[in-house]
Amino acid sequence: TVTDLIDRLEAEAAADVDPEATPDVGIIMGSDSDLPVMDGAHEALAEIGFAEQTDFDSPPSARFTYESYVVSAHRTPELMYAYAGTAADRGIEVVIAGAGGKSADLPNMTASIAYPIPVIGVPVQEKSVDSVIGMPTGAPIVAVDAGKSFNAGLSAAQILAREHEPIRKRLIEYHENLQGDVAAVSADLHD
Ligand code: RP5
Repeated sequence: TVTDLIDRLEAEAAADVDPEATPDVGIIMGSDSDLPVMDGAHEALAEIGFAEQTDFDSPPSARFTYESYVVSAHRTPELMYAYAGTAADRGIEVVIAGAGGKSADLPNMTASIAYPIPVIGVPVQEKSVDSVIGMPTGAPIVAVDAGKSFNAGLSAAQILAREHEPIRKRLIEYHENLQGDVAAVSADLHD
């Protein structure tokens, strides 16, 4: 139940856990119908070497991990407050939040509650772009274009790379491969 989930988040926040053993990036989305779009964030983080961590009890399978939850601003407002409010104490360093529709409030509300943890908002459908990027002065959110959750994953890794050298190295490798791919396509065009 939602109450069980809230209790779990609060217990994890109160526990004296090693921050290296908890997820570094939290991915949340308003509905499981957002999953196909938010998969891009999983893919980007996996590309940089993050593994998914499903709970705090089992040891993480990589040094850097992310977690994923469905949290709805409108259907489960208490869960949204609990997730965003406990993020820092649970060791989350960056949140990626996706939602769609004209009332895509999850990214914005999460950014306000989790502040100063950076929140990267992903509008799931084009029509929600204005609502996700239109935050009032003093209540910041970092946003990518509609559906670009892969870039949100890379941006989260970039934020973490400021303090974590292995992530910085993987990001540089990723960029070199990307350049190689572009160069290969260009070379093919001239064959
Ligand atoms: C938003 O409403 C969700 O983020 C989703 O993009 C949209 C539709 O949700 P469902 O009706 O498919 O669950 O809150």
